[in-house]
Amino acid sequence: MTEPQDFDVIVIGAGISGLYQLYRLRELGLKVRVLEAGTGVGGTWYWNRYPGARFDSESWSYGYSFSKELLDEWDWTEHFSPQPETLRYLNFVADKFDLRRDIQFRSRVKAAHYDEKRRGWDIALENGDRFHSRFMVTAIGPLSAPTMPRIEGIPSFKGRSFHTGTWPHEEVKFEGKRVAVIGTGATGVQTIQEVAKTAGTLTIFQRTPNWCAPLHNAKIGKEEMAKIRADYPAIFKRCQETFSCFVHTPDPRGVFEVSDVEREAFFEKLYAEPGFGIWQGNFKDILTDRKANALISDFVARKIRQRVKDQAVAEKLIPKNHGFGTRRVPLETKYYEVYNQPNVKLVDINETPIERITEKGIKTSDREYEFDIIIYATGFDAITGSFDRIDIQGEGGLKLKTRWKEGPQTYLGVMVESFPNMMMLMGPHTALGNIPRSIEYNVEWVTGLIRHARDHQVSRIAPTPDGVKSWTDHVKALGVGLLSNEIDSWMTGINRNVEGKTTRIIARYSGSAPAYRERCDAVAADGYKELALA
Ligand code: NA7
Repeated sequence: MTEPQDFDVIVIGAGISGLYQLYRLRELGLKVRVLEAGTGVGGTWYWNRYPGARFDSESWSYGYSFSKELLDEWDWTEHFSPQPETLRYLNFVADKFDLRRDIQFRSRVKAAHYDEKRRGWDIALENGDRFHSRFMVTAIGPLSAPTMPRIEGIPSFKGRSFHTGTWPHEEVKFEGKRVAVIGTGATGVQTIQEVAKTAGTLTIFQRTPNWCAPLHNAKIGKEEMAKIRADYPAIFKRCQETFSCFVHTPDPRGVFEVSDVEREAFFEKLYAEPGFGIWQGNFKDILTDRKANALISDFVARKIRQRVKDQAVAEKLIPKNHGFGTRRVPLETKYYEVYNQPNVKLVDINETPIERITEKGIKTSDREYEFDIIIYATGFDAITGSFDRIDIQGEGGLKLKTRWKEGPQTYLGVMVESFPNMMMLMGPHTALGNIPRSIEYNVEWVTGLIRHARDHQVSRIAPTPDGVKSWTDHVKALGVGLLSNEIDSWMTGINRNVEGKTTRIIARYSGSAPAYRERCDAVAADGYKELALA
């Protein structure tokens, strides 16, 4: 057994959160180590190298905003940056701020136990290396624990197969290949529309169709980039003011406050515009009022029927068990037109369920399909899954998994009762939205708290039971009336490929980002009196 190494703070994960947290903690003069499972920085953008992976948020609203120099030096080349460019960006950030020297790669954390006597965390890697730290910051991402379907025979397949979230680093070629994709979430949609460009044949196994809307991506030239750069202060100010930190925010009008003609024209306008506007910038009641939601769902269904030639296929692509926007809206580029290609086939596995994966391909209830490549776009054990994969134990050996058995309970989405000195970035019950904007705030708040501990010789920070109850109740209350909370999806904690993830939970904060920040700012301004500091 090697001796544990000592740090003031251990940060788990070198994605967008972990990198920025390291930058801020270093400014406090603390001894920090970032432990990262991958061989490089980037988190989500390091792992998700699948064909077609890209932002659905505008690139210029997604990058870090904290450094003017960084904003001056980095040019985005597309409105919705493709994964390779985003990964280059995050590497550029790591180099620019010399972050790598405090990041240990190939270091997957296996266990983290709180030591009451020492008031700190004992952290162990899978390879046996050990660390002690006063504070532990989890920067492990809400969508970073990939899940494979529970289908028999997966290892028996003799061709190549990949999960989108652990895509290989070398290029995978599809020319002339018989390719299968299982899964039609945001990832599946991006993959399908890209692979369809070159695959010999492409067969899509769909369980639930999602409501997709056009991305309308475009290149950014030098002149436009200069204009964006000049606009950065206004762009980031807007992101601070909107509900979910996107450049889009709900229209103040209700669906029924306008005439049919006006409504249709507004839907058309949103459908023709780039990004999440049709989801995040639509009438204020489409995500809460069933009748309002039915109107936008009907509009998008008509679009699908217009775009897909075979009406039987179009019907299969139109969701029937949930309304538009009640699950994460995949943004697409000619996705529906893929189904007009002669080499593409849609298999509705509700009609002909997958029975098993075979040596040659996929066996459904009516036939066996042969493939060279199977792509699993089957998603993640979201929000709590990345926590569940680490043996995290708090006071008295209490497991985090046990604490959260009935769903997460948190204080401001940052701390957990009985888990002192552990701070979560993008944990359950925080405002997600346009994630980097939320990350920057989360990191700054956590940094403020750790600075306070340093300045006041505080060695133990814990939320009070009342604090946790009141925040958890607040988050639950905010979720009442949201149509999305009545639907199975990763956003409600459902993943049938994971034991015990079949009951809906309130995992996300669904209030406005400004209200979240106001609440957290007030706690800081009051000297963190709501927390138990010792
Ligand atoms: P999602 O949105 O969770 O999608 C996973 C997809 O895989 C979805 O279509 C699932 O169907 C399908 N799936 C999962 N298990 C199976 C099995 N066993 N058989 C058939 N189909 C299955 O994950 P994504 O990676 O697309 O996106 C996650 C988020 O990452 C995304 O929203 C962005 O915010 C970034 P189901 O709907 O469960 O019937």
